[in-house]
Amino acid sequence: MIGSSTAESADWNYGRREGGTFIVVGEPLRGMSPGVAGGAVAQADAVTSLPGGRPAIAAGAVLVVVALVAVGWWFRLRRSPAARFRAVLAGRDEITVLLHPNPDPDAMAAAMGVQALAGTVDTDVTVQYPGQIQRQENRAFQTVLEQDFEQIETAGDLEADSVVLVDHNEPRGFHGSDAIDPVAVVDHHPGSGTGAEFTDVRPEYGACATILAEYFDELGWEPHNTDGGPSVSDTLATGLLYGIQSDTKRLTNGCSPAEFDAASFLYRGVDEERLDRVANPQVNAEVLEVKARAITNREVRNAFAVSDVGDVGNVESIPQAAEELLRLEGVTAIVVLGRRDGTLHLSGRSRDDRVHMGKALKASVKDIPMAEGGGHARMGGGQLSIEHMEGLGPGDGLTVPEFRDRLFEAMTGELQ
Ligand SMILES: [Mn+2]
Repeated sequence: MIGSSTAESADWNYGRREGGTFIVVGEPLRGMSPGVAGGAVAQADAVTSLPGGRPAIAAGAVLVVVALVAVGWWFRLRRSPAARFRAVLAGRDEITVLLHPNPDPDAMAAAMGVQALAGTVDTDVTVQYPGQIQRQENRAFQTVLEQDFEQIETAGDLEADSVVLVDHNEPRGFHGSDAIDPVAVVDHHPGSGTGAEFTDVRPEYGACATILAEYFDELGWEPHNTDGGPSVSDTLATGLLYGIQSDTKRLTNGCSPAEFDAASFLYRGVDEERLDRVANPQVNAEVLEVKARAITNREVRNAFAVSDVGDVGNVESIPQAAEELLRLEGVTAIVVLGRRDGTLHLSGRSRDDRVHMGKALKASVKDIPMAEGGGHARMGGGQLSIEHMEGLGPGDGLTVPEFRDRLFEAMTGELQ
């Protein structure tokens, strides 16, 4: 067992999600006892009246059948989410595990978990994703843990008709995604997406990999099991732990007790050498250069910073520079801008409750034709055409230095 708190939260979850089913099926069961018993008595009476019958044996047999049915129902109701999920997988010859666009280590780890589970019930698995696997950590995850995930362009590229979603609950980000009706959903994001046969969404959890780790625990699998029992492989344990770490800033942010329990459960199978290679991959020189330019070129006003890193080859380096700069002492909100092919890319980070970064970026690109900006309170992004900004507006057009002023105004709330 992982630990009592996990068991509690899993039960609580199970009860909450399946509350309706519990009541619908449970009530008739409870109500059934007298009713069925009555029926049995009536049948026993009927048997008694049969000439030459053996009423006591017949009545006993009926009661045994009733008891077996009740016990059967009880077991079905008590079945863990893990066992129900495995039964859904067992009912298919092949499935596609679908990741969200630009999948992260948590999504990839959860897919590995589903793959391992499906392997024990002879179900073929293809893991597929829209978008790209770009960040160094995400590429390192795939390489070091020897995973082969397949990229898709449209719903027509899906390998199997039965789709299992992990780490998101509604398919998105590719042509035809709207029409997909997943058979199962395992996720930790808020949302109303469900699977036709199985749904396990726990928004209070810090990672989807935690849920998979719990499944293995519930099914009696052990990490690094040397006594021949069902085993969570070292590769899988390492992947699941890194999935949890990367979604929770290494267990410092957005955790529930379940993440600590799962980390403890997985510990024995974790391969530290490979975990280190995934967590600390070699960094591309350009990313370091862009970070260096972001530090050198920063302009700080009060606690806010804006930094223009100029032309970049890979736009992924811009958010990484923003994350780096937010670590600077005294700076609580930061926007980094960089250029590629005539487009200005923005990436903002905030650890200041006064600055809702998504709203600030949205305000900063207001009235600029075809520009986009938005995001969450602590993280946002945007892009705009420099030609449109300079030539078309707002007003008579803006230069890049004037746009920097706008970013400061948006962060202080002067521009809304
Ligand atoms: Mn996740």
